[in-house]
Amino acid sequence: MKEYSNGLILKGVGGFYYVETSDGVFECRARGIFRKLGITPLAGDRVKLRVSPDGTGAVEEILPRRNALVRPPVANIDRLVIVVSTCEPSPNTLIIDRMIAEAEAAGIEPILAVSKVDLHSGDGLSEIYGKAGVPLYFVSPEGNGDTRALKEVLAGTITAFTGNSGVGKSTLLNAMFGEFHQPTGEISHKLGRGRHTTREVELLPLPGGGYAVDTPGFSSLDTDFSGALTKDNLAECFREFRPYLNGCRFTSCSHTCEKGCAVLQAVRDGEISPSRQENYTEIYRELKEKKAWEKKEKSVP
Ligand SMILES: Nc1nc2c(ncn2[C@@H]2O[C@H](COP(=O)(O)OP(=O)(O)OP(=O)(O)O)[C@@H](O)[C@H]2O)c(=O)[nH]1
Ligand SMILES: [Mg+2]
Ligand SMILES: [Zn+2]
Repeated sequence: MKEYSNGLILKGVGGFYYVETSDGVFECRARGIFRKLGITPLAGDRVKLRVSPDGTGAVEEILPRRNALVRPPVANIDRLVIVVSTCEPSPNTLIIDRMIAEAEAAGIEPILAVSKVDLHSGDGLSEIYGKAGVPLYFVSPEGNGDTRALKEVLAGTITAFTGNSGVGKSTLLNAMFGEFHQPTGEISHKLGRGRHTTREVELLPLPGGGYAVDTPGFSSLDTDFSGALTKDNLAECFREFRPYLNGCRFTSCSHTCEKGCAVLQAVRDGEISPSRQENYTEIYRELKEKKAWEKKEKSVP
């Protein structure tokens, strides 16, 4: 029996976990206690494990998580690359802004990677996100300059790739790290989106150190992924709002409609993009409703 105090779960499939250690990867089961406590080990979890002489292992303990996302189900990530295609499927800025905010709230660095620039210009996206202070890369399957720059930024960190199905997450991973050969789907023109080709969440070791996590694309409603975001921290999660937050007339300003709101003034002055502020208002309403709904749930005896 050998023990490891700091293994890393690369993936979980059908009740088995593949855990990387200094002696290689071991297939492990999780102790029954996790199920009883309602805890599911996640890809990205740091764990204590024991390995029997026959090479089979058991996950004994999950070390404290820095963060954990529900969708994609992954823990301890440093960066979230949100892949957005200029078309097929066309970008939905509300979903993008929700994901950026969720990442910020969970302490994860958001990055935007714009794909399919050969089919359509990404000018609208540069206009909005250039001002938002979120790093933006215009990538290509052939591996243009931005693709290479993004690859360098990711070295040594754990990065999850997310975005709508068919935007080109697997294609981008292949462009950056050809050795992965992630399966990609031919786009279905009828639906305007790709087939579901990526099924599992898996940490892929990068040649320069660190890991990339390819994830299956979500459907448009599946974006509530960390739970760390609330209506009270939402404005902080829109980074370009930060310089204005102390300038509002009312300290309780929600930056959605108030008189004397410095954020709304910055939108009028062209400093903040209208689309970001509109989406902020929508997400604020959603979070407010969600909170009211949760309270109602709790009050039921
Ligand atoms: N023209 C063009 N097509 C692209 C580009 N990037 C990806 N595609 C195509 O878009 C389709 C979907 O790409 P995938 O990489 O499978 O998309 P995905 O995001 O991994 O999709 P899921 O695994 O379903 O979530 C494939 O046919 C790709 O060849 C691009 O920059 N330009
Ligand atoms: Mg894929
Ligand atoms: Zn305000």
